[in-house]
Amino acid sequence: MNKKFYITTPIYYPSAEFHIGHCYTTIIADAIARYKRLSGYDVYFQTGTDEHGLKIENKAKEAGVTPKEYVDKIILNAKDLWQSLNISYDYFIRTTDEDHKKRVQEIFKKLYDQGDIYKGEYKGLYCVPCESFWTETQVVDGKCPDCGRDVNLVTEEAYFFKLSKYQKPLEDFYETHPNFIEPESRKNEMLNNFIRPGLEDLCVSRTSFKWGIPVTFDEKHVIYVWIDALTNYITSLGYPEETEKFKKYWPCDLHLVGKEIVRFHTIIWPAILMALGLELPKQVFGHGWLIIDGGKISKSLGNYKDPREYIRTYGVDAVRYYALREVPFGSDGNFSEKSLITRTNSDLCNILGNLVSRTIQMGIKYFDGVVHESKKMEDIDAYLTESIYNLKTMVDGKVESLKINEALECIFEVLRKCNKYIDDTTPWVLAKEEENKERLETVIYNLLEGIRVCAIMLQPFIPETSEKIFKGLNISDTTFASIDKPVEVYNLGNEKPANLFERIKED
Ligand code: ME8
Repeated sequence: MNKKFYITTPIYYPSAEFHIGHCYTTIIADAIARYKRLSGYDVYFQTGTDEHGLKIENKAKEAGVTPKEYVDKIILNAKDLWQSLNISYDYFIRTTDEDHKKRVQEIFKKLYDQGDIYKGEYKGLYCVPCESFWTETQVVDGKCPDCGRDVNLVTEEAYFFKLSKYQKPLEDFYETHPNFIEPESRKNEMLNNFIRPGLEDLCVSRTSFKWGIPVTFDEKHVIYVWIDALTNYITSLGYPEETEKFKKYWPCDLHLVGKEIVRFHTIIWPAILMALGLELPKQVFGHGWLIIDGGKISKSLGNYKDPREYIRTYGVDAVRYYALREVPFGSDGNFSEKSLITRTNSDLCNILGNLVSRTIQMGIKYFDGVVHESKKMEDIDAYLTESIYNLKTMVDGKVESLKINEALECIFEVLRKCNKYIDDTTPWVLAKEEENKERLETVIYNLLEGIRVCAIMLQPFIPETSEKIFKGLNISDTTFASIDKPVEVYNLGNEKPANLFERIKED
């Protein structure tokens, strides 16, 4: 049986339309999911939306609609956005799904019955736009440390989860599972800033708003965000029922999240799972933020465009490539339309697009599109083909360690070498003498092989472009396994291929 791979994005708040930051996590998750599928894994890739809470209740009120009507519209757009970005999710969970709500209620009741949830009183400083409670030490000059707005002191009867009980088990788990949190710096932050100073019990219900899942045994309470939201990763598999799907895919292999919610995924979530007696996820990766003008792109700040505009203007693969390539995965990085254009021109247009169109055109011009396998190799050929056939091993290693931008860098390094090989072998000079015909065919063939292997490796990242290249090369076997089976004869046809990317004007 195939090995399984379960990967998730956070479930995003549909409090406003999604922006390029949401695309960032989702594109990366998609590329990894596609990579694993091509590597033979049985992949389950989940994304979705986190739809309850005061903020959405308020937004809907402002818009004069019910919360459900409010979120339905945003989710329609979100699904359209994911389709335009070629996001290949297997399941889209909404926390307003009836089966999710029922399962969350069962989980809450189970934790209550076994004593992990108890009733108490909550006092805290609450930031409405961020839906976050803060302690005295966390607020900055009386303002929310995330968005800088006012916080209010709130007291209410509430249910609590005994998070404090899991301090030691969490520390032990971190100790025995050194790769649980990546990058390493985030793990140290969790240990030093949160776990070691002591964990407080966590408030998990509210009476001050209605838009949430009711506590079955105390209906004036609704379940507060984290137990509703985090459990999406198991309710979608059928839990608390021990379904086949649950048995097959749990534990999750990789939760991809932005750095601001690492704490919830590496402290609260594992503690809930420990309380439920379930296995913990294998890894949580907390990536950095895309920044605009020095600040986070944010729904509350409204400093962004609909990402579909970029897709319409520059094409889906320009956006996907930019998200995957521009910023070292894990770090913060600046997002700008200008750098998207520069990246598209320099890599997709100049390196990839030019190589593909030049090579196919030469194959057509010099050999009527029929190019045979090389017979005689020179040193310069061996140097190129070695890097072509070693590429997969290199990229495997990079994807395994989630160095996604470096994985692409490896592929583009081979593409660059192919371009240099054209400059060094000068096919247009070889074409002048009939006696050089065999040498010329070798050169074109090696280039076609380079393009074929790179296009196969690019499939998870820029799938539409790879498809176009496969059409241009007229090949149908594009699996990872086919990399080691060089094509015997290329039959390119005689139609000049369309440019993969048009050069975008830079100001
Ligand atoms: O936090 N740069 O939802 P959310 C990079 N519902 N990634 C960004 C980003 C940016 N500027 N802005 C957003 C929630 N993201 C909760 C999650 S999970 C059980 C519940 C991405 O809509 C990044 O993945 O605020 C971040 O963690 C997530 O969107 C936050 O989405």
